[in-house]
Amino acid sequence: MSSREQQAHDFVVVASRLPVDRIEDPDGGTAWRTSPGGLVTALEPVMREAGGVWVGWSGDSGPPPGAFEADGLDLVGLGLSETEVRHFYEGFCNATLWPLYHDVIASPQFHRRWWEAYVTVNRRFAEAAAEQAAPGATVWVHDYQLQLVPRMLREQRDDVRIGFFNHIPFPGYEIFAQLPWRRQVVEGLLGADLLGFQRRADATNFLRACRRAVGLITRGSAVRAGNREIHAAAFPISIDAKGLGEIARRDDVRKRSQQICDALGEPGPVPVLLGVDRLDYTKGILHRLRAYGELVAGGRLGPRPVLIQVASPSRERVEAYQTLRDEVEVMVGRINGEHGEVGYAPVHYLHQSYPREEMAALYLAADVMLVTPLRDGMNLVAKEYVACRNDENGTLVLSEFTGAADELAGAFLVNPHDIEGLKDTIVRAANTGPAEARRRMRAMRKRVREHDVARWAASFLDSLHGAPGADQPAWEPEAS
Ligand code: GDG
Repeated sequence: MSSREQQAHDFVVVASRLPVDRIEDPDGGTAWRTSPGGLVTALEPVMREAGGVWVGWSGDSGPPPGAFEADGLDLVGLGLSETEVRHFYEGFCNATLWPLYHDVIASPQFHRRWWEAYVTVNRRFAEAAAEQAAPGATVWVHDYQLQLVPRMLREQRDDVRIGFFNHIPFPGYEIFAQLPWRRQVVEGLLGADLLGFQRRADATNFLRACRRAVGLITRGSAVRAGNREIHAAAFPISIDAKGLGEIARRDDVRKRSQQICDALGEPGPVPVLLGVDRLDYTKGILHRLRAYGELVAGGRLGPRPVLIQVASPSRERVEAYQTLRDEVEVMVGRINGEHGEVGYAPVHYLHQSYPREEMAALYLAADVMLVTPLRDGMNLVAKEYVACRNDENGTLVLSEFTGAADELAGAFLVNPHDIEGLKDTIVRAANTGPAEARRRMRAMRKRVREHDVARWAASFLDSLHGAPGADQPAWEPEAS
């Protein structure tokens, strides 16, 4: 497997992480297990169908795995040194770009050494992509960790078509302008032919950054850079709605869902509320808990409401995440301490990761789904909840600061900073009559079924392959 011919692929996905995690198998060898997360959930079906190769980091500072196959997917695993994990991944990606791109909910930190690691690691990814790509191949680069890859790749391989999709928001220029390396980032992205964003506002923000940070001219969704024309448009990501709906229909999953309800007590607390998030400060978990705690104290949800909060472990070595975990756990302890009793806890807090089936069972058990991020590119959890509700029951409380809010018209939209508004909306969602709940759920299910992840990928790739003048962005960005 040394020559380019042997490794030539017509379709190359480049993402910061491989879609698998390294685990020790019982004989002391290495095995790989599919890992949870937004991007993996979204791209796995597309990859399988296209038979491409996925270039990504193995997720630890162990030796780079190189090319291998797992679960029928061709993978190329790159390595990061321990210092690169700290400076590139935990530093520049998670403590500089992530807070900056999420409206500075936490303070972004700017360190030159982190930036240098970002450049070095991006170059490594670009070189690996250049090695894997067949002549004229399509390369699809993903997310904020790899914004320099499009330009670095184009410098090596001008024959390939390059798409880039940004999974998180692209901030307004006043915020983006804080980044000391704003010009290099915009120029890095402009190595692509097509830049995809979750919302129209993100594409608009990016186009403004092209004008302000680099002085380029934009027209509609197009930017002119030298003799090239690059397009930036919205392609809202989605889920494998059919596949998830089928899991939720299975007898074992429905039985498990009933078990969960039974375990919450007979005759059953009403209502069951559910939150499912990575334990991340963008997800608004503290605001949600504050609102819920006050509702429990005020008795507005009936005598024994229950909130199940799944908070899957995330970025545990980054300081802001350790602080958040402490704050969440103090607040959960306070609510349970003040309002629980023997045999009853108002909050069931689960700091664990679960198999997809268990998630589907939880979605089925929930009367009200709470998705209340302070800022979120899309939020797949909202769509997953809808896809699982084959019974057309259940209501969704959804933050207006998510990409999903642009699509899920049947949700109860909310500003999570407004605690009184959040409380009122949760009460309204919990008390919605069955006919209205069904009407709302039907509308959302139709949207998610028709706009699934396959359609998202096809629409992005069709635009990427279209003749320059024939690109059909999902929405034209508005003039600004
Ligand atoms: C980024 C953007 C955008 C979570 N815990 C478990 C588990 N999950 C799955 C969920 C869902 C995914 O992880 C989380 O996706 P989100 O969209 O909610 O959020 P991010 O991880 O922040 O993803 C986001 C996304 O990229 C895609 O573009 O929507 O805005 O921030 O699928 O179900 N899955 C399993 N066990 C868990 O414990 N199996």
